[in-house]
Amino acid sequence: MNIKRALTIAGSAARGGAGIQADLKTFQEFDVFGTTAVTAIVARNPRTGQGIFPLGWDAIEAQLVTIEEDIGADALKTGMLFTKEIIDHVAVWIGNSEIENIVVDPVMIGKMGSALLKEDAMESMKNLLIPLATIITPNMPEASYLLDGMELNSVEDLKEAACRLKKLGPEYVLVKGGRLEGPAVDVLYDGMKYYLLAAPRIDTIHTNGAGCSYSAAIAAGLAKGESVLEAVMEAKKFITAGIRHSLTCKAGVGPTYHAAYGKYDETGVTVTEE
Ligand code: PXL
Repeated sequence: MNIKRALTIAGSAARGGAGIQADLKTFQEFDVFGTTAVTAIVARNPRTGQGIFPLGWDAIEAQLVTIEEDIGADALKTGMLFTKEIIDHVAVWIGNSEIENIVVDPVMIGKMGSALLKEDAMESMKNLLIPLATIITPNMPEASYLLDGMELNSVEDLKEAACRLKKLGPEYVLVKGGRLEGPAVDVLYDGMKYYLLAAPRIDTIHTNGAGCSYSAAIAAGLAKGESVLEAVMEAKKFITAGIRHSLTCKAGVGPTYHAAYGKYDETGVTVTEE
């Protein structure tokens, strides 16, 4: 069967809501065959505290070579890359690969406060990885870090941030405005037009893995040949449903539920062009 394939290069999140686990569940929901290159193992909740175990490049490269020589990929997404060494290698590997659709989620800090990117890795993220991207998907803190501390307080600021991030070289920028008040508005920018994707605000803290799942859904859409706008619109609906039906948990920020889209209710997502 001609099933499309998507590869995720990201961390393993033991809690199952974020990272590689979120990506695979999302790919499955979109009828895309998922493959993985694990960069690090994250085993952390508010009780266990810090538990991040990065892999060496040899182990990561072995996974990538295994996939490339065999299954292949129609799209790729990156999630938690953690160290400068890993980003530098991943950027070279992507540059040499023939994969056309590259989604870079510039993961930096987990919803429960884990540092998922080392400080000295920021320049490589900006200068080596982001220029290779079809689309980057920063949330507000990530956009701010990438823009030397720019303050983001409004949709106009999101647009300004998207415009500045575009100069780093990706084809599209999606700045996610979930932390603003009012509707959850994300700004997609292609260098000419801004598309505002809005969803009704969902009153919950349980959004662990939302960014991972959103970017994985975009990668799945691109793998299937959708345009970037189509893929982002569908992904926004998917993640809105996932947040609305997220899990509560004993101590931390609960994970979004990947199987919610299309099962329970309409998402209420709208798109306007500016
Ligand atoms: O949601 C960010 C994220 C990404 N990748 C991994 C994570 C998390 C947050 O928990 O654990 C592996």
